[in-house]
Parts: sequence; C-alpha cells; structure tokens
Amino acid sequence: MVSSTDATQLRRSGSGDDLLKRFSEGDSRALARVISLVENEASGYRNLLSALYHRTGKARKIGITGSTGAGKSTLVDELAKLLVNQGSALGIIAVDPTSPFTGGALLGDRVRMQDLGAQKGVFIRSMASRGSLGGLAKATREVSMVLDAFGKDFLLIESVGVGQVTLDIAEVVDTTVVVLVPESGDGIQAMKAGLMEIADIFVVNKADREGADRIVTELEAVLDLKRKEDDWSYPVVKTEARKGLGVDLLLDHIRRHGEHLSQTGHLKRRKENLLRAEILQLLSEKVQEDIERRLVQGGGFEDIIADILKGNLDPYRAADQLLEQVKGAET
Ligand SMILES: Nc1nc2c(ncn2[C@@H]2O[C@H](COP(=O)(O)OP(=O)(O)O)[C@@H](O)[C@H]2O)c(=O)[nH]1
Ligand SMILES: [Mg+2]
Repeated sequence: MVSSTDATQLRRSGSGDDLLKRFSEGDSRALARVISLVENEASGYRNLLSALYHRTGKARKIGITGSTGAGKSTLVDELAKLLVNQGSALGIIAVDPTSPFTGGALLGDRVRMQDLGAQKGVFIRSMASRGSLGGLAKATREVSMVLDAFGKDFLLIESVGVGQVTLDIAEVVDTTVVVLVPESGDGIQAMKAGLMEIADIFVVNKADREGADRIVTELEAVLDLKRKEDDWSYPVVKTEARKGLGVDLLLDHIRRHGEHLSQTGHLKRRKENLLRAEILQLLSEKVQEDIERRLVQGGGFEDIIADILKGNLDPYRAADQLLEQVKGAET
C-alpha cells in the first residue's frame, strides 16, 4: 500500500499519478519511463514499485544463460518470434556485464532489438553496463517486476553464465535454460561453473557442429542421477538456433516446466523464498541508509576514524559503539 505522504512525494517528483495512469493504460513510453526511474533508483522509485506490486505475478520468467557466443541471443530471438506469433506479449532483458559498450555482439544485439522491438507487444531492455554486479541482479529483478506489472505474459532474460550475477538471476526466474555448445568440452565447464545446479532445461545449440551428440550423451549421463533424486525430468534439447530448429521443442519444455512448478507447489515455495530475500534486502537497504544519514548528521564519525588511526580504537569496537549510539538515539 502507498501511504498518502508517499503518493504526495511521487506527485511532487513528477513521476506519480499521471505516469501510473498512462502505465496502466498500456502506454509503452510510460513503461520505458518507469523502467528508467527504477534503473536509476530515482527518488521515489520504491514508491513506484510499491504502487505496481499488486499487479505482478502473471508473467512467466525464463532465464537463458550460457557462455558468450553460445547462441543465447539467437535463441531468444527465435523464442520471441514463436511467442509473438502465439499472441503473447513479452519483455526481453539482456544482462551482460562482460560485454563492453563497443563490442560487436552488443551492436548485433542492438540491431536485433530494433527489429524485434518494432513488433507489437515486445519490449527490450539491455542492461549491459549498468551499475555494479550486485546492482545488476537487483535492477534485473526490479525491471522484471515492472514488465510483469505492465502485463507481459513472458519475460526472457538473457545473461552470461558466469559468477554470482547468474546465480542471483536464477533466483528471480521461474525456469532457467542453460545453453551449451559442442566446442571445447563445454559440458564439463558448465558443471564446474555451477550451471548444472541452476539449470531446469539444457540446450545443446549449434547442433550442426561436430560433437553435439557427444555432449548430449555426456549430459544425459550426469543428469540420470539428478533425475532419480528429483521429480523433474531435466530435458536436454538439441537446437540449431540460427535456423530456428528445435526451438519449438524448447518452448514446449519451458511450458511443461511451468506446469510442473505450479502442480508440485514449487512455484509457491519459490515465491515465498524470493519474498523473504526481497524484504530482507529492502530492509537492510533502508536501515543502512538511515544509519548513514544519522552518522553524517550526528557527526562524531570523523572523530572515531581519527581514534582508530591513533590506535585508540578498532573498526569492530567502533561499529559496536556506533550501533549502541544509534539505538540510544531511538529511545
Ligand atoms: N553454426 C551455428 N551458429 C550459430 C547457431 N546459433 C547461433 N549461431 C551463431 O553464433 C554466434 C553467436 O550467437 P549469439 O546469439 O550472439 O550468442 P550469445 O553471445 O550467446 O548471445 C552468431 O554468429 C550466431 O549466428 C547455430 O545453431 N549454429
Ligand atoms: Mg547475446
């Protein structure tokens, strides 16, 4: 719920009722504006998200992850075409912290995006170079929320399969598709990178290349064990994304996984876990902001630092002391 003071603040910041009204009427320029405000953490953006929250929960969120050049963007394109033809409204988010601004792949992405973006119901956002890595996952979650609230049926979130950001994004999506290619023992690499753990569906793309069947066999062997312990089948799909081959089968598996999540109650549990993490994160952001503000206002912070430098105090005791001080100010 948005309190009346919050609503006033929103109106004052010029991003309030009118923007929300246009947003709810399906104005895609209002959508772009809301996303920018959220990405930039503009003042009042939390109130915006708060006002939109009750409209979320409908979109199916699909993560497509894998190494650079595996064919993720090509796959997303093909999935998008299928979904648009079936009458679905979709949002595409590309998250690639490794891709520099001038990179060829990104340029390719841009051209592709204009192409697809021109299609009705498709909204595309690239988050290639925004903020810190931690911020990237948060922004992805929040932008997904906005697109969901706008009424998108599907969100396709493409991310490079490296490190914590990928793992964080896997928490946000309902279904994670890991894309592998025949070259250079990618199967083994995937297992090392922890991608095995987060994948619900495996794609072996570039099936036209030598070695595709070998990696499928390798994967199947490892997955047999996982399948015995779990109630999901962890399908492996061979695709040739460049020609659109196998993509319809992939979409079938994605839909089937969605049904599996709802039927088994996994979806509800995932949502509950996500909510817990979300509330804790919001709370710690707020508490941190609050404490920082008080420390700056209250002064004395510099004295403490000087004390530590003089050897009279250490950062651990200083933090304890400051916490007591903040608590004391409360009562
Ligand atoms: N041989 C072959 N090349 C493909 C296939 N799918 C995509 N590619 C090519 O692989 C390159 C990287 O594709 P891209 O979708 O940008 O990969 P991303 O970095 O994972 O997003 C491009 O040149 C694609 O045309 C495929 O099925 N077979
Ligand atoms: Mg790409």
